Amino acid sequence: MTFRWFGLKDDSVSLRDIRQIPGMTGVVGALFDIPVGEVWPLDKILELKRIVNSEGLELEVIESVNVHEDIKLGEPSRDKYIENYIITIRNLSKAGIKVICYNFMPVFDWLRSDLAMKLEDGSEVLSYDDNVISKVDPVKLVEDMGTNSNGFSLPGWEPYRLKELKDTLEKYKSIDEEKLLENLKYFLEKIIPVCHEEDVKMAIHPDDPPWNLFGLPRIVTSMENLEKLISLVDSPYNGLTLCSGSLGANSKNSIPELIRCFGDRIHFAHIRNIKFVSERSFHEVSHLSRDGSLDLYEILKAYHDIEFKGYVRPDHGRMIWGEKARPGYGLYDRALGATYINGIWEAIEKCKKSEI
Ligand code: DNO
Repeated sequence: MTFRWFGLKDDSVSLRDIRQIPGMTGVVGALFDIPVGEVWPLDKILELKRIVNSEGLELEVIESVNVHEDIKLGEPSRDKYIENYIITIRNLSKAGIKVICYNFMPVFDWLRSDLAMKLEDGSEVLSYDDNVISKVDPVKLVEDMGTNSNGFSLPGWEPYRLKELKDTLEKYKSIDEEKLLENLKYFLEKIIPVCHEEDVKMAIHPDDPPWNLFGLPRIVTSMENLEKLISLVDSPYNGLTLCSGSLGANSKNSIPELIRCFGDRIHFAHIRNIKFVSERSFHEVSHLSRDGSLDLYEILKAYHDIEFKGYVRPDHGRMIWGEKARPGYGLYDRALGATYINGIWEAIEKCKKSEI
């Protein structure tokens, strides 16, 4: 059980807080100040690991080593960036990292229309309303996502994405799903043999939400697409981050079914709940099954049935109890989520044992 942590400088949650959550054994971290495309220096990785270990927690998962836009676009400069990515993989391996979470979403990472929608009980959650998104100017949206976040930077909305945004959007006009998948294949064919040598597993994060936005292609959205991508390079090192809230935003995706289908190709489980408002609109909720549209018991039962051995983290939480933190990434509601997950897991385990 792990917890996402944004480092000493940029997180309201301390490692000590995390350590005190029952059952928590590690954090999921990153070097947030290294620009996308550059090599992560070994000494900086080791320093992060030292800080995490000194509080009695493990650092075995990185989220994310972002992929340079030129790799996704298939530009000639991609080889240089892939070379850097490979050196980063080797350095991470030297520091004992086992899983790298990354994504292949063009330009935008996860997207919401509101970072602080108020629920009836006064808690605040992230929400996505397609009516708002379909009318918004993407450049304005990026500016807002980067600034309306309680003073914290938002993962996936780093300032570099703002630079040359219009140009990048223009370049994607010639990239469709097929081309993007080809570019992912090119990338994976170069890095997966290195991952094999270094024993580091790649775990692609699904597109959030799992449909095309602003005319940009998205390819990590459904069972069919996940099947395509794991067969691009058929190796256990080419695996998945199964994010229940991202894939679950499309009601056609059954998360328990996906878990059973992809089994040991899932290296990292992001667990959270969402509530559908309409076909393409939803908001986040607590982890509790009856608060949302996803059944967390069924999801965890599927993980238990496949004898899941990967890493888990409670994903986005609500802002509750007056906490001021990075939207989605406060301490309290994610800690409640972890405890709920642990409770369900214990119950499943004990029920299974008593049946034998
Ligand atoms: C948002 C996160 C994403 C995720 C990346 C993985 O909360 O789930 O930003 O970390 O897409 O590369």
